[in-house]
Amino acid sequence: MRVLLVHPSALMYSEIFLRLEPLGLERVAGAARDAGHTVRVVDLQVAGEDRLRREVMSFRPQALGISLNYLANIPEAIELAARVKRVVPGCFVFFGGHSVSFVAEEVLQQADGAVDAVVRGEGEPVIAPLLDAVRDGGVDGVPGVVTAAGRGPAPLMLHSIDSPLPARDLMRNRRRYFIGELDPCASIEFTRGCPWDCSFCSAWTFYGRSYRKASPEAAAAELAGIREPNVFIVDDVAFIRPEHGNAIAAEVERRGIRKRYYLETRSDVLLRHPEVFERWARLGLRYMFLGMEAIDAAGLDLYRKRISPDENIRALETARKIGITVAINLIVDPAWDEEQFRVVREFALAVPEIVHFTVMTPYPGTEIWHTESRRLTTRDYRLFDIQHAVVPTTLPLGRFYEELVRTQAVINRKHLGLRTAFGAARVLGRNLLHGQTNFARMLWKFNKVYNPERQLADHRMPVHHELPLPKRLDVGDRRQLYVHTRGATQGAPSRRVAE
Ligand code: B12
Ligand code: SF4
Repeated sequence: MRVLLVHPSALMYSEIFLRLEPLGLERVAGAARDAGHTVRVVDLQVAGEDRLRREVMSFRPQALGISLNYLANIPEAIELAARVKRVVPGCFVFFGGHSVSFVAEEVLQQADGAVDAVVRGEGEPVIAPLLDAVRDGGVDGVPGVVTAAGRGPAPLMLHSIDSPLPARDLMRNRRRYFIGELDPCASIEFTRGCPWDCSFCSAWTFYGRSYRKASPEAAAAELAGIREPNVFIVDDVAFIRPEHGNAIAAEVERRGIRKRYYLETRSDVLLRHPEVFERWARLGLRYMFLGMEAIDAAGLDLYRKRISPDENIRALETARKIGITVAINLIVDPAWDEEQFRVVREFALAVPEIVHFTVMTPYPGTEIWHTESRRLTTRDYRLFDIQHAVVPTTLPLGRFYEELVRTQAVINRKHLGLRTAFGAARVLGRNLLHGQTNFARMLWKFNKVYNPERQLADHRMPVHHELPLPKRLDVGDRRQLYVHTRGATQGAPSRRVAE
């Protein structure tokens, strides 16, 4: 079967710092190809819509799958689906991915016939049975599939994440993937899932708090096959299990692989086993993203981070000692007033680390989606990108964005201060020499993208598709939030870490 897989465009406010390959979609493409289908992929993060139009006209797909990890992309995906259906009426159109798994029925309804099915959960185990069912009939019975007829059986989980390999070779414009100065940059997955349960996050609810590890041999073999000199490790929390991090490191050393890495982890994981991160720093680990989220104990408790402010500070010191550059994330509460913005600005200026701000957003699939008592002020999917306020702000909304942008700008200036500017110039020179311009563009784009009037104006865009209202749920039994629950695996059951 001819299958076209599409990733929607990048979200405006994240694009300046990074743009990375859609690894999940590439793995789905890999599984479909392994099952004998002819697969093409268009990533609208790095390709224009004309490329998609040309692909649809020449390839005439029999099935079109759109990846929806991000809520904010849902309206765009519905429009794309409708357009493709008009051009190729017989094409079976389906959505899949993280975010759409939590609002599958509603999105199907909103698409008004343009989408035939939404796949909940992991795509690899289901893509082959789904495509078989498209050909033979009986789509309703495929695990994880939601159609107009309702929900099919529970989604399946991969037993081992060692395969299928992502179909990286199907991606055009790979040189456009980057994160900061790691330009160009590929992505890899060493583990899947997260055993923690932060209240604002849906990573743990999607995977039902399961946690799977790639075998060190498979991880290193995949790494060796990556052409890019830089690699982003997509794991929610890297190196939770020190023996796993060490085993992959040993394989990487044995094979003599040299790359530069960027990963995400938690402060307590770093503090418990700094030696693993030290070993990876010797292998090329340059950047680490730490979701600190709040600078005080009350905020950390509210988000159920299970970390103290002291641990966060000690983690920063540890990373500095190891020589890894840290990017911190802090969550901006829409309830903040000028004083609270001033306090975090002071903190952000006092530490040498890169500080990012995201706005507290109740997402479907998170606990706060069901428990957050504040009313949603908008249900426009596009504003659920953690750069807009979707619950009431204490400051007038315009003032809130002024404070937010002012805080981001002060910090941006800090990073573009003299010392950094010289460092950046060196990196720029090196990258430009190799024809890599993503990092250069990022440095000049900040003021154009981050602009309070523009953010405020986003709230006035006409809305065609609205997010469903949250249902108040007693999350005492948190399995009600899960997409994947224990049991429904492809092969043997997945390994779980203690809760
Ligand atoms: C790596 C990552 C990124 C990367 C890469 C993103 C990319 N281009 O794909 C970067 C760093 C760029 C990124 C950025 C952002 N991210 Co992000 N990201 C993740 C993370 C940690 C892992 C995703 C991943 O690669 N997993 C591994 C692959 C193999 O799995 P996967 O992508 O989920 O794909 C599987 C399934 O979803 C499904 N699937 C996926 N696509 C399709 C398509 C079809 C047709 C089918 C059938 C199935 C299917 O099958 C795949 C294989 O099992 C997730 C958290 C998580 N654990 O999911 C957050 C997450 C997806 N990100 C999130 C957010 C908020 C963001 C940002 C908005 C943050 C910001 N401050 O700007 C930006 C927006 C980026 C954009 N679109 O422009 C949220 C999503 C919130 C939401 N509900 O919309 C998540 C859930 C994190 C969280 N804890 O809340 N992100
Ligand atoms: S925020 Fe990080 S540690 Fe917390 S549940 Fe999500 S992925 Fe896990």
